[in-house]
Amino acid sequence: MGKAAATAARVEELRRLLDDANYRYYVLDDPTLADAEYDTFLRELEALERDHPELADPQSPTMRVGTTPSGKFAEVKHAVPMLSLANAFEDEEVAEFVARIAKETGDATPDFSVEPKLDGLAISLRYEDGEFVRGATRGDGATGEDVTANLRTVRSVPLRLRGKAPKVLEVRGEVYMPKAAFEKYNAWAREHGEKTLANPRNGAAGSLRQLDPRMTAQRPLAFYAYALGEVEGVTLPPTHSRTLQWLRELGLPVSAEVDVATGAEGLLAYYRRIGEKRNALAYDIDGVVYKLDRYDQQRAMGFVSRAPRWAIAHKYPAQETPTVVESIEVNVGRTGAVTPWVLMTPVQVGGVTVTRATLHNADQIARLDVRVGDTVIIRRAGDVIPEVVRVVEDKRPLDAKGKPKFPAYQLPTECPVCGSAVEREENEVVARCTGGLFCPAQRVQALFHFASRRAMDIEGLGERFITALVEFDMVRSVADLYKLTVDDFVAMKQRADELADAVPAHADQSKVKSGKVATKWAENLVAAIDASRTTTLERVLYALGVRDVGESTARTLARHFGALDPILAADEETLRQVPDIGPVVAARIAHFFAQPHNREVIAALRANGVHWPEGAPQRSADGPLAGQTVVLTGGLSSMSRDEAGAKLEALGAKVSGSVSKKTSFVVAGEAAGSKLAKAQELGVEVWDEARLLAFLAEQGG
Ligand code: 5U1
Repeated sequence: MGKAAATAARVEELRRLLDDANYRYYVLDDPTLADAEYDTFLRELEALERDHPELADPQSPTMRVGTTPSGKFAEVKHAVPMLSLANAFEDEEVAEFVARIAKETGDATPDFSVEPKLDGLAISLRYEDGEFVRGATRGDGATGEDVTANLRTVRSVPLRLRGKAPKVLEVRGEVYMPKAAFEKYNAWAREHGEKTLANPRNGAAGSLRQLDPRMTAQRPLAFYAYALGEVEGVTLPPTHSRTLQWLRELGLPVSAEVDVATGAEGLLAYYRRIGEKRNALAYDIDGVVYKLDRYDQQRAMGFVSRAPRWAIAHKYPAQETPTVVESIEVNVGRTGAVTPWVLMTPVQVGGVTVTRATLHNADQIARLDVRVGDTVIIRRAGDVIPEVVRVVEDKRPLDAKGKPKFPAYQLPTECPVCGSAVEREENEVVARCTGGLFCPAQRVQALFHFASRRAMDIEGLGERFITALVEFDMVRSVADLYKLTVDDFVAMKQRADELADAVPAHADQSKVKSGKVATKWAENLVAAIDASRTTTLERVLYALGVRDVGESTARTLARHFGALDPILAADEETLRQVPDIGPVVAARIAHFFAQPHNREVIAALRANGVHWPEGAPQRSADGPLAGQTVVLTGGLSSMSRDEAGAKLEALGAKVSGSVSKKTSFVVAGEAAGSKLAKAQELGVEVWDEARLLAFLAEQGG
């Protein structure tokens, strides 16, 4: 074999190997390749395809993640509408459903395909001659959105079907985020200061609607098939359950829990069986689905509006249990939010023992009127924190006079952690500790924000280290970071490891190299902290974490005042005069800088060498862009977005973070996402980087 033929053969072999690995993993649930092996083969294939563009194949396993953000999603009209399901909550409704079908089909014991109902997002995949050509969301059932690029990143969606595929095959199913992927993503997000996902369903929905498929690829989703749409060029099996088996053979994943059952008792037994293993499943479900198995019988039953009369979803009740409130406590969150919660007699809810449930806020306490000694109903939905749903009032303990034994609960007026006042602003549901950086409960968050990329940009100082530094009382304020030494970090890590492993540090060989503790990481951290000493005024203002002072307000303040001392000296009235700073934010800024402990932190930062250039106010009121509002989105190659914003502001523009009809123009760089889409939707002018550079050059900058 010549060299070219050998390369082509290897490329084919690798593609087959990787496709097979996906099939075995997602469809047969019988993995043959370890993750690391899969990655090695994938990298080999990527290298070969890069060196041999003539061997390119759009359905190659290397072609899952495109690089072009879509701007916005096109509409897709479903050739066969995507249906919804009627719901049943009670056993009787299931019995009626079965009886109705038995009566109307004349079959006393019809078979049903029984399946878990995944809590994800319904989608439709279209295959033409076996190739995945389009994926769409359900939308309103008639028209959805084209999310092909994002669905290609879902490894359980085959890009090419196996075996003999029909001319057209539309497969309907659920895209979902496995529970483990959800937990892993949230752990990563917490570590990197990104927003966490509320639950796996939101994770799947948000991920699928990312305008940049590279973002979708970072949030691993999976897919299970459960129905067909348009089909051409094949004779289907006579039943739904056999169709699901055929879909598996074509390489499409189908839940391992699908089964066939008969009679109301059979369906209910399945419902109970799946209910018992609900918590152990790898994905969230909210019920099970019963579908009449024979297609001829389905046709006979027909539809009412958009729902088939041959299928029904049997929902599980929210997981609720009664227990008794032992005490009511408050937690001070990292943003100072004071959240009340109840400590309860331990109780099993949905297979998990819970002892605490949240009361969310003071309004919720007032609404529920929860008191110590009350019997309450606790609900647990998915992975979210259990909550108190209601009080069983006739079980409230009474005194000898028949009055409630315990008074109505009031939130504390002082922070239980630092003693500062707890305040609740008008129109706000959340009460907050006013201690700010002084309050240890808020320190971790304050430090994390301070170190984040857009603030002081201290690389490597993640939440884990910060939590340990605060826990061991090595850092009380952000200024203390600048006093830490390599030895401090090493000591901190040893303590943290000891606590984590319950193994004495001297027995832990992995952290010691040739008798010496490995310290490179600590040296890097100290260097990163040192590098952050030289910064800009707007970064410092943002890093201090004044409530409602985001990057844009920090920039406005920095440009308006030019230096920190005039900001410290400004009263609320002066701050209100700053363009774009409203009365609420002006009050917050004045309040923050009036607090002696915040002033002490600023003085300590300066004393520890944190510095930034200061000068005269920089904002131009009469530049060529005066009165224009500009939004920057995506990455620029010639400068950072901050720099571009500063240049535009120097020419009089107001730089805003969100696109509206009032936006004069949007500068869109690489991988611009939803802001670009919004601009296009509103018909707002869009500049690319070349146009921006040409304009700046014209203005002499
Ligand atoms: N398992 C399953 N979920 N689910 C959802 N089957 C199923 N079927 C559905 C829906 C909306 O609709 C059928 C009527 C096609």
